[in-house]
Amino acid sequence: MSENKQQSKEEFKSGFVSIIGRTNVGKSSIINSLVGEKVAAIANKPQTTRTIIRAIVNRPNSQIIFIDTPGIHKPKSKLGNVMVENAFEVSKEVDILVFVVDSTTDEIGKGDKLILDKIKDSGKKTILVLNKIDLVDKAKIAKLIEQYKDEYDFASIIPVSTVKKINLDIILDEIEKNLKPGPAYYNIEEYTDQTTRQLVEETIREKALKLLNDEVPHGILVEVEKMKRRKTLENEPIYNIDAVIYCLRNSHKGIIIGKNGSMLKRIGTYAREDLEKMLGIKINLKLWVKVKEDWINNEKYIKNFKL
Ligand SMILES: Nc1nc2c(ncn2[C@@H]2O[C@H](COP(=O)(O)OP(=O)(O)OP(=O)(O)O)[C@@H](O)[C@H]2O)c(=O)[nH]1
Ligand SMILES: [Mg+2]
Repeated sequence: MSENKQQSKEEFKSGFVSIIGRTNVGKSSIINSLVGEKVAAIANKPQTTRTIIRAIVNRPNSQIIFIDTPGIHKPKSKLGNVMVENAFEVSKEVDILVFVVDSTTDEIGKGDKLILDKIKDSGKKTILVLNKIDLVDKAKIAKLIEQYKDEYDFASIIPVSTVKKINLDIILDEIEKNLKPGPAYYNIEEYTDQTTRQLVEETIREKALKLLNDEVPHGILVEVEKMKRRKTLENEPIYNIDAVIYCLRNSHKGIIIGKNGSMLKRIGTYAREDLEKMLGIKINLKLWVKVKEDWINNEKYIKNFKL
């Protein structure tokens, strides 16, 4: 091997990669699996991801900064509009797109067509990921791949199962192949740019999303009001956290609290257990439920979600 070739092989690469796709296809699940840490909330409900979350993968010869985006859907509120706008907007800035689709669908649907149009307009290097292959047979996947191949010249097409951990490494390999030489933008011990406060709020929201049904979850907003580290009488460190779960109306409040407070207790317990693992410290979590009437259509709150 020539010396030149060896040198270029070791050149460090880096870049920003946004994960885009319809809601509920498994974008956040993929990011969490690739990063190996829980950075984004996952739930079997549409519109789980609301904000742009960065997650970092450090490899020996590269650093990949993933950007998780809210799922593309037909917005039904001002918040929904902003979420979809943000997903498209951040995707304009990145080096590579990862377009995630649900492999259980028979053909390219309306939402995916819309995303394809945006990809075509951008002309960006795009990796197509067909997720949830654990739920479909191979012949069906092959058919879907053919349809997508006719639509765009994808850098690669990768069928994966995030829950069964099939082909996930290939996504990283393919991204790395397509990255340009560049520096590490983040310290290698960092894996997300989220603050502890955001992590706490998202974890509580995720548990509420998972445990509640119908339209209640869409109107949930979690705000941490107080976070204080202290020592117990036994000199053990403990985090005191007070948080408020906001909802759209009074009837939702009752559902979130549950009979004798049982639902709120479950949300709190699951959130505390996850957070103690993630943050490595004992947590004393107190939750309240309050109403912020129709906040998802109120500009005062929506402006916080704008990029
Ligand atoms: N069977 C199966 N389920 C999966 C797979 N990947 C993700 N899921 C499930 O799909 C649901 C949605 O996952 P998310 O990661 O929240 O999806 P998302 O695309 O980030 O959704 P939004 O944030 O709403 O856009 C969850 O219930 C996941 O457990 C997979 O490979 N197979
Ligand atoms: Mg998500």
